[in-house]
Amino acid sequence: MPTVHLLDYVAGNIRSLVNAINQVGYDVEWVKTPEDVKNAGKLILPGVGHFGHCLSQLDKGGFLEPIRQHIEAGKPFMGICVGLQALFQGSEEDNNVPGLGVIPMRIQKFNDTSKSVPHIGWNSAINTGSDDTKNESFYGLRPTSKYYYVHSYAAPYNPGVLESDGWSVATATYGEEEFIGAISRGNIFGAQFHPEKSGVAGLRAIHAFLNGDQFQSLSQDLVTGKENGLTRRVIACLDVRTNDSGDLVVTKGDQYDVREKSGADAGGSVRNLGKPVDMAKKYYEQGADEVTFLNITSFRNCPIADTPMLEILRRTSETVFVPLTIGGGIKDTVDTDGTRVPALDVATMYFKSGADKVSVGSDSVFAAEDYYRAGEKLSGQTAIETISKAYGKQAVVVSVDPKRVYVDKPEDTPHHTIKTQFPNSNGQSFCWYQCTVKGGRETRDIDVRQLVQAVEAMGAGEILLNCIDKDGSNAGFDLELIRDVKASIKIPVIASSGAGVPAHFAEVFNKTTTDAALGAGMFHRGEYTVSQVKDHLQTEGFLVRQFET
Ligand code: 1PR
Repeated sequence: MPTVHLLDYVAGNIRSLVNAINQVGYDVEWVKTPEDVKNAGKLILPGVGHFGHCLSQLDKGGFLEPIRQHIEAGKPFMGICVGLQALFQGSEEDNNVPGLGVIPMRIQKFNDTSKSVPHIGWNSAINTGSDDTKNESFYGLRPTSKYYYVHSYAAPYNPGVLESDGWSVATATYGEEEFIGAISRGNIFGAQFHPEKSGVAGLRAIHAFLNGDQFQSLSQDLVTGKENGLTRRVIACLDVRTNDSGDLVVTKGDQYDVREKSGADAGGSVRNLGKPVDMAKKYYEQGADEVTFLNITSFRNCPIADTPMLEILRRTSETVFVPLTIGGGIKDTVDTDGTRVPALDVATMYFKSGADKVSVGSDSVFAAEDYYRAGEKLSGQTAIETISKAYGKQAVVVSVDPKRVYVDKPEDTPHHTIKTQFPNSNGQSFCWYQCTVKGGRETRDIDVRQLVQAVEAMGAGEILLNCIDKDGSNAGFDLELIRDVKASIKIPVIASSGAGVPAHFAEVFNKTTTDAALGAGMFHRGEYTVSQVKDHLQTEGFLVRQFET
């Protein structure tokens, strides 16, 4: 196989990129020393997390000058995410650290007054040179395709400026801001999105770069109907646990109870809805924008390094080119041989196996309690803080498992209450959302608002908002809960629990400002496919990404 040199200098899920490169027929050679850069033909600079940290690491390792020389020599160079940002003069994220300065502009933070930041999800990369008559594209980008972005900082787009300097530019729009999604000139290609996580559209871009196919003319059907903007994200979630025969299966509970309730097995065995790797692939091919695995029994009686979830991730990431999240057991842990394993090391194992994000559940509740006990002071030691610092906040999801507690009036509890449209059977019409741990088995004296605000302060990048009352009910999402959480934080929220029909997805996007919506049971039971949900959303006027072949 022909090779490409890949610079592995920061923490991140490099495995996905290697899988994507292999998938398009290339082998990876690692750049370990500045000398290796000099020997590289084609060079890819990936990057996640903090601009200043990435650039300082490159500088410290002596890589910056060889990279500059590689580019100046006209050899193929591709920068991904922070790797693209490195081409600029600098970034608002860290004003003290200079970039490579190939592009005389600065990276800026998205405005978060009217939208969630980070910008997470599938957005466009539309060539600014393309119109309905001139359909030229670069590196396989298509105006009708969508690409996976995850970032808080971007290069704002100023029409014509870079084009007049010989650059081809493709943009995306987030809220009122148009920014550079991809850029190319001569031997340089930069993508703000993650091509390795952008399904077939992303693989096409990697392939075109590696093959040196810079410009293409697109047929009319690949241009017509283009629409710039963030699509509505639909996520498939797989709750995974060992069944009574010791096999890892996808299961699904009702209000978190995963044991069969009727038929011959009533009250007995764990519901077995299928095999995790096969089901993840099926949902990817139906157009799922992300796949989430929740290991709901964590790693019981098994050395951490042998946890079967690692193998599931490794195998899934070979064929599923959308973001993968793994949750369950992300915390400081004691291994079966008594060794203490910090949460960061547990997360690292998952990232190395193909995860793009980890989801912290119970541990985030304990960390939030400590945070308030300390007078809203950060310890720097929590799983969220350590993982976020090392891998970037986009890699840390907090999974919340709240349930309703009804009261007569707000004064009856110190917690934040809402007036609900759904009073309980005692006629109580105020409630608060109590956080739970250990899969809902234990309630804690902290409300959902306190929790999400604390974890946002710790550096979480996204909230996976479950709701125990709605879980498995097929009755629709808890819109009141979602509105309450959205009103208290800036980071994106994934609505979860209760989806039973495609219309529930349209409802949650219509009636709340949620950033994404997740379904489980309705997909696992085969009642609906992810593509049916997308089709329904499209009919209702929402922008969605359809699976590309
Ligand atoms: O506490 O960090 O070890 O993480 C454990 C993780 O496992 C948490 O994310 C927690 O939500 C999850 N979990 C624990 N026990 C269960 C259970 O079901 N017994 N599953 C469980 C949570 C909830 C959703 C579900 C939606 C949508 N699953 O992810 O997929 O409610 O379902 P629906 O569309 O069918 O209604 P830690």
